[in-house]
Amino acid sequence: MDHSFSDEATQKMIKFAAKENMQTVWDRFEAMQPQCGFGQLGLCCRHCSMGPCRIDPFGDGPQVGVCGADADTIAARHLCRMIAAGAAAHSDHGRTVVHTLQMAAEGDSAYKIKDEAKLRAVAEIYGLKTKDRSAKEIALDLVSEAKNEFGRQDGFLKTAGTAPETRIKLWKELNIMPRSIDREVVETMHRTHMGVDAEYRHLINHGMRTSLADGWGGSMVATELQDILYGTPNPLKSSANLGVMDEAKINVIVHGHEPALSDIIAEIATSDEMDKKAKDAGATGINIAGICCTANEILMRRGIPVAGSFLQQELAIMTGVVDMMIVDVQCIMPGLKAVADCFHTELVTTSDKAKIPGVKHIEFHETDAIKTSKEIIEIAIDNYSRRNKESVYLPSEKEPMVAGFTAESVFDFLGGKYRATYRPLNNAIKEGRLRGAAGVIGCSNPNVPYESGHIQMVKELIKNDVLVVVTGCNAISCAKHGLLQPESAFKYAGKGLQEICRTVGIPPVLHMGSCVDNSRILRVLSNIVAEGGLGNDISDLPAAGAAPEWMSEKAVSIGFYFVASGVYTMIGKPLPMMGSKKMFNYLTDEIEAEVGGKWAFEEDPVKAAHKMIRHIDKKRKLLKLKPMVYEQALKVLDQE
Ligand code: SF4
Ligand code: MSK
Repeated sequence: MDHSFSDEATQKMIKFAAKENMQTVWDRFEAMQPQCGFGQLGLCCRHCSMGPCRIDPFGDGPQVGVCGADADTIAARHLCRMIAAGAAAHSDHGRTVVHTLQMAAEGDSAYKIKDEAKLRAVAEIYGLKTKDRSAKEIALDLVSEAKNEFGRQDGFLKTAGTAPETRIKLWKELNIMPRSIDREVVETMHRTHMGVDAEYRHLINHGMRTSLADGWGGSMVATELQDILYGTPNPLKSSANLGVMDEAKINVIVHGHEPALSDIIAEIATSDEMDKKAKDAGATGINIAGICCTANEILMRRGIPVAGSFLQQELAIMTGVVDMMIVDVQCIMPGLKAVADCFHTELVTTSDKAKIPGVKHIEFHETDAIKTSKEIIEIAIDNYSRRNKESVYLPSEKEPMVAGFTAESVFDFLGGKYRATYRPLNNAIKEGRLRGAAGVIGCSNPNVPYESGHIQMVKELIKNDVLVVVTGCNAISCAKHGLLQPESAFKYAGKGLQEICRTVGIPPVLHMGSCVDNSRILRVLSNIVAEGGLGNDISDLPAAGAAPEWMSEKAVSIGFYFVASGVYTMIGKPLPMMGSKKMFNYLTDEIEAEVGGKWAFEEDPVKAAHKMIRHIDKKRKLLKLKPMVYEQALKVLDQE
């Protein structure tokens, strides 16, 4: 496996793991080769016990399963179930946030409403009266409305009603306007049961509706209500990579997705009481750092440093300085247990939804947030004395970064202090200083060299004057490679983008948060449309999305909701449906005539960036925008 694209600290740790004979995700990936070709092509089905069935991709063997389902049906059903799982994960996270907001409003928990202005703004989306009402009253009404988003039996998702008018009209015509979050997920499971929906386009049609219930529903509810509870992020400084851990301190790593526990942990760990206990134990203090999207959540709002992304979770423990790793939900490898067993690290599961065999489980409930957090931190402090100083191997690499951009803050920022509109952004695109915008998001996957996709693609985009917004593990990779610093514009960006970055002091790559915060990107796109001058719909915009190293089912849901929102969406390895020619043609071509967006697959990240830029240029041409100000920005494509 080629590790030369990954950050220095990761390269060091992978060598260290090999020397010490410790297994990593890359070793397990190699041991798994060759992986099942039927699975990769989307040609296997085990939806009933007449199967498992598999379709012969070469045409010599069976072309239908025992029930008669063909390759198109099997591949479409499988993708729809991936969407449902991804949408369920994001949305169940959103549901938890609704309950936490309820507790905060009722005043019987450690949680408080931190952003009342956002509370009032979100309440207005639901048509709630806000004038002359207390935050508590509004919040309780909002909780009730938000709960309805999950189980409404009539009508449509209210958050989806914030999309541009043209989109809503189209979704209704196509019968993909999401009704309620749980309903769409349940209906996907129904339709994909043996002997129900067998028409691939009809299946994907509902798959899109389910994904929209995620992006414009569950994820959006999670983001908006988290802003109310934990505060809407604002640009701030922090740092990223394994070197953010401190050998002299008690290192507590929070990993997963939901900030309910980690936000309180961050608060308690910095208290005088815990600081004293840490010092009594011989450390100089407590150091909190994050992995995956829990990291992004507390980074965005508190500036807590990020220890690493998805593929670094085992490596973090292998440094020997992690006294505790607290995990909640999603993207937590069960393989962590075997690594933690080689060290003193206390691995703790905390969600009532997620346990790992043999791992200590301290169940976290919002009602006892402070008590549980103290208990957990005290275990970490006690565990510090068990650290074996001889086995410590901690790379020093860490990169400074600016994070904390949102649909509200970033373009206020771009607009300058007195012009809180999207006009300067739209104007920069219209005048040819910015070519367009791209969202580059998502996981990493051992099936491609770590960070080769993210970093090469993002650099190629900014070199060509495309402003990039990032979330999830891609944002962490960009941070580690120095792309989230304003100075990186002068090193990597085209002249037009450099001008924008210099004028407003932003990096060319903007960190917009966690995976559920992809809903912030939907808001940005809607706001650009609303500002005017760049068409009437998201599909008119010179914009594209990408997840070059995608891994999870959540990424499939995200990709589908961007496509269904009108966005050209690029991924590296194709979706697992290449065994169906009809599905391939539909998703990468014909679907565009329906929803305005489509999928594209390209494993070479630089070529993928060029395809995204071509799409952006096509949209610029249709909008009859001015030519780009700086000629050199076009040369890369002209030479191909
Ligand atoms: Fe086979 Fe059809 Fe059952 Fe799938 S649903 S396992 S294709 S018989
Ligand atoms: S954490 S879903 S590996 S981005 Fe959101 Fe990273 Fe992907 Fe998990």
